[in-house]
Amino acid sequence: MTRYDPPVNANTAAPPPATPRNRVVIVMPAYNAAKTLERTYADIPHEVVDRIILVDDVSRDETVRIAESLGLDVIIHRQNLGYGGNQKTCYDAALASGAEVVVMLHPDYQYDATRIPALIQPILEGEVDLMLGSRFLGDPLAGGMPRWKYVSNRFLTGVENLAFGLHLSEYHTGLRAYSRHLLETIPYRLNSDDFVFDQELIAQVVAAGDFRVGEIAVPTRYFVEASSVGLRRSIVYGLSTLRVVIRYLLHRTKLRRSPKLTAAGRPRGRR
Ligand SMILES: Nc1nc2c(ncn2[C@@H]2O[C@H](COP(=O)(O)OP(=O)(O)O)[C@@H](O)[C@H]2O)c(=O)[nH]1
Ligand SMILES: [Mg+2]
Repeated sequence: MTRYDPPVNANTAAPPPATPRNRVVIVMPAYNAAKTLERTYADIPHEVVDRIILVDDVSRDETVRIAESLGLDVIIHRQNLGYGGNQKTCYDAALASGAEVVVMLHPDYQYDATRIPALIQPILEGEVDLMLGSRFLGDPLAGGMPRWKYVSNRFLTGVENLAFGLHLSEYHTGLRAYSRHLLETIPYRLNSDDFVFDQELIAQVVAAGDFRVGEIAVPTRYFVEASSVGLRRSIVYGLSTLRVVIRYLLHRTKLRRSPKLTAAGRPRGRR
């Protein structure tokens, strides 16, 4: 694999080394992102990105028009498929376009997209298969994260670390990067169409056993448009996350095999 060193300052970067087309693809699962999409796009270090795909989940605002005016590749769902359903389309499209590294970025300007070069470097070097942009390696409260979200996130992260045997600072971030090999191996299509998709994917990664996971600090911002998930949906999400953990433990102890987790590890196409 060709080594790639990201520039120290992405904004004043020299042209990237010659790379095969669509090597690094950003996917944005979008829902009502009109007010934040341009700002998110402006922060993306375009010199290290080959393609940006936005999947619109029947937004009721101008998301699609703005995405098209920015020149993004836009895929439009005919009906709302939810956050997980949206990501399934994102990853299908990224793989179809030949991506070697896929970055998932929320288009709500919450996560500092200028950190993308550091996020993808370990994957480009072949060191890691999943990179998480962690809010908790920095100071999410300073970024405006509500205290109740902070506490529940810490709790869920503690439970997941114990169950998965990892030492991550968080599991719930909206900025991640995946290797092609991981996305081709993990049966993400079997996952929920709701927010818990992200947690199911990590459980699949851990169950597969041979993927390496890393994280870097990513500053975040909290403001109205960046955070639509309120208390009720957060409680559903928290309980769904605990169910994922229990299903993983039952699977690992062979008390109850989970098809979602069993299928992991088999390259797509051989199933
Ligand atoms: N497809 C879909 N995406 C959603 C929905 N609600 C939120 N999102 C997306 O899910 C992501 C996370 O939601 P957000 O409100 O930012 O969550 P928070 O930042 O964790 O409070 C954002 O990129 C939204 O665009 C929905 O009902 N359907
Ligand atoms: Mg958000």
